[in-house]
Amino acid sequence: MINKLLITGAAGGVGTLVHDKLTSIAKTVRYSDIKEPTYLSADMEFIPCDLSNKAAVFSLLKDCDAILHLGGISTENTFDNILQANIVGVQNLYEAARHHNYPRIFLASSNHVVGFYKQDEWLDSNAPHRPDSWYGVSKSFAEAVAHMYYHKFGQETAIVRIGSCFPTPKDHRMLATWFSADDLVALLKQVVTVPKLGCPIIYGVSNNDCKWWDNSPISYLGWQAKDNSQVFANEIYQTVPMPDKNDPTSVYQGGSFTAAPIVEATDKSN
Ligand code: NAI
Ligand code: 15L
Repeated sequence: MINKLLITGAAGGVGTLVHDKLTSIAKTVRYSDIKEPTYLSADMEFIPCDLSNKAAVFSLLKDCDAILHLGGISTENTFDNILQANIVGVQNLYEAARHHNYPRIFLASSNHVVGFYKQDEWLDSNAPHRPDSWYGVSKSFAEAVAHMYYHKFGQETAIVRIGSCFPTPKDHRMLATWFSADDLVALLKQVVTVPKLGCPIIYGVSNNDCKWWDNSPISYLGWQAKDNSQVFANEIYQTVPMPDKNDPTSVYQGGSFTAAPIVEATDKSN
């Protein structure tokens, strides 16, 4: 068990899903976000921090043994917003980690790094990036930063290309991409405790009957996903209309993100 785990983006969907499952991983948890988590109680350490603020991020990482980095913009947005939260934010995080003796990082990357692969393609960690959005591009940048800090400084990171981490799958595509909170937490536990982590690319996906991603290269971590979206399949088939076979959600791994328009800034100076 480690002493202190930092969670960025703690107020978001994934942070909210996992926050009460971390007692077997860290003695204490530091929660951070630009907004307060709804579940916050007086006995929890919460430090508000905008990831684009370098000085604030440097203070935030003090005394942390590992980081679950969830913070940032999690869907398509204006390039400028993504630039601040996901690109400047990641650069600040890794510089602060270098300053604070390289705590291990669980980096929430995304399947949208490879969103333009078709759903009948089987990918492993060697698949060249095919991002489907500025959001996906920002996650490609984050992965590149993780690799650079590993090779230059030995900073260890688990690059986790999360599929769809929600309480349950929401549609037909998510029957393949669903990643349960329990599987994520079990992975986090291995990431922070395994003697040698390195800088692996891991697909954050549960043990679903249908999936598109090969995690065999990371068997050395001693983690195997246990949950299976199949238990929700009947409900999805009964309640969610089957999309047309030519709809992006049926064709591409990244689903609707592949068809998302460029989000224009309302302020044209951006
Ligand atoms: P979310 O959007 O619910 O949560 C992200 C959190 O980051 C929010 O609470 C937000 O306030 C915070 N945030 C945004 N900008 C920030 C900034 N500049 N400084 C500090 N905090 C900031 O996203 P969710 O679903 O919880 O995802 C968590 C992470 O996992 C994200 O990085 C997302 O890209 C990634 N991910 C999530 C997937 C999912 O299925 N939920 C799938 C693939 C990746
Ligand atoms: C993501 O990267 C998003 O953060 C999340 O909101 C979902 O859209 C997920 O991917 C997905 O592809 O289902």
